[in-house]
Amino acid sequence: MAKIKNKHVVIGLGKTGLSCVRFLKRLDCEVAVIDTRTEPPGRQELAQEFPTVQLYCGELEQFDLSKAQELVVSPGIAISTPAIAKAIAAGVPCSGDVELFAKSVDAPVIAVTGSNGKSTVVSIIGKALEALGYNVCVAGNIGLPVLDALSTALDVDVWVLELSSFQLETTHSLRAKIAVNLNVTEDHMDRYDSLEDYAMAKQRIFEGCEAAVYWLCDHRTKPIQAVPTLLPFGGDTQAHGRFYVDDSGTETCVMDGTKAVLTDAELHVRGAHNLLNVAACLAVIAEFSGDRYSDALPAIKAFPGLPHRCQWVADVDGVAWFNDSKGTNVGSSVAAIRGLAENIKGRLFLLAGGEGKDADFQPLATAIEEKVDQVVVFGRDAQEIADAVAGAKPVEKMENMKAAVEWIKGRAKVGDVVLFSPACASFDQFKNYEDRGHQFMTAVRG
Ligand code: UMA
Ligand code: ADP
Repeated sequence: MAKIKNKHVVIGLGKTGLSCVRFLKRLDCEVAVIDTRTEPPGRQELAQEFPTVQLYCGELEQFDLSKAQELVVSPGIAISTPAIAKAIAAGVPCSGDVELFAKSVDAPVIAVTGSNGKSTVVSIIGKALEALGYNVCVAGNIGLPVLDALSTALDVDVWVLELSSFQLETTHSLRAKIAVNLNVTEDHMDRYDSLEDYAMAKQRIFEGCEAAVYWLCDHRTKPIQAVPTLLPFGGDTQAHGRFYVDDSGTETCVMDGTKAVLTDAELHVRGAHNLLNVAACLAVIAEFSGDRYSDALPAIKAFPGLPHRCQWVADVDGVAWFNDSKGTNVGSSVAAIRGLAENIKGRLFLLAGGEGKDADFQPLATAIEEKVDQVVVFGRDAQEIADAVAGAKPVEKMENMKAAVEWIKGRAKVGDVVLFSPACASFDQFKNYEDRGHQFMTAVRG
């Protein structure tokens, strides 16, 4: 199509696409936008802010992208999509919002990826570095597009970016001061050919970095390329990184070598996975601040946890309800089950379901067998989960989340705990995980 010839073509008009248009227009570029959805979420804002920028809706195959000046691709669209791959093969430069950001930013960047724990870790690092006197901006996959942050945040001393594998696919020039890969467990298998393929996308975070923080117990998190400084975290009392979790005594502690730095009772965030997250944060903060991390400990202790992550909702008739709507893959729900099951007197009900993203639900079945008493499933891939956990524990299949909540309300008794940790994406029945979490909390309270 002639209308995109020689233009900077932004693909996708969600939050990221809009932020890319704003950035490119500030640089006076000729911009066109394509979105495969008939009603892309950013349509109205684009029309208001940039009435002259053309938006085309429809399948990418109908556009000849090889005539574009540059493609700027949103994370929700894979660059392996044939029309995009063809343009790249024809020599059209292709990047994403984080690449544009990386080329423009001056201040140091701390970049965090991983299958789970990213938002929690960037938030804790942000609070801790603020407590040490830095002007910090936390942005990226957590919900604030990096280019919007770049144009609004002033005098930033350090950027703390949450980066997804999707964003890393289109990033080449990041060169983070500290790059972190928390863990790699199965997610987005509808987009990647294999776990290795997905792990390789995450490896891109280490390209050109000065220091790499990785989890000693997960070989896929370790940089495969040479990095000046390696900072492993985690491990056990025998073999561990500088910061790790020791649960061998009466109290579980986050350790700095042989010194206990924090106990689990001092933290508001709960569960073994969160102690490990704190160990990763300390590795980053110690490296960045020249070992001044002790001054940041009060801020870490005070961190209340983020909404929709194992968030307590209410006690109703003696039954405690928890919202873990951000548990969008099997690994995160397994961690939530294990974290919560530590302190339960009654039975544990698990409510799960949604879009399974071609995941293998077997690890969820194992955790259920060990820790859960009753499973209730709903949503597009409910049957897949029910099949995987069948035989482990009783499973009830419901039409939707509201009906599932009502079903549980009729059966849970004093001392029981209900965990909503879907292990799936939300897009089959909700706008996003936040919408799903809010609807769950309303159903519980209602
Ligand atoms: N889509 C289309 N056609 C298009 C463009 C997008 O169907 O032409 C679909 C995508 O397949 C996806 C949805 O629309 O299902 C949103 O995609 P998008 O690229 O427009 O997303 P944005 O609104 O720009 O939000 C993105 C991140 N979303 C994704 O990567 C899917 C947000 O992370 C992130 O907060 C935001 O940029 C700012 O950086 C959300 C997410 O789900 C929380 N991330 C995944 C995750 O955490 O597992 C990676
Ligand atoms: P992300 O941003 O990577 O999705 P979040 O910090 O938002 O991660 O946490 C999402 C969910 O993942 C949490 O509710 C919890 O169940 C789980 N989780 C958090 N940290 C970890 C971890 N280190 N390992 C496994 N699961 C985790």
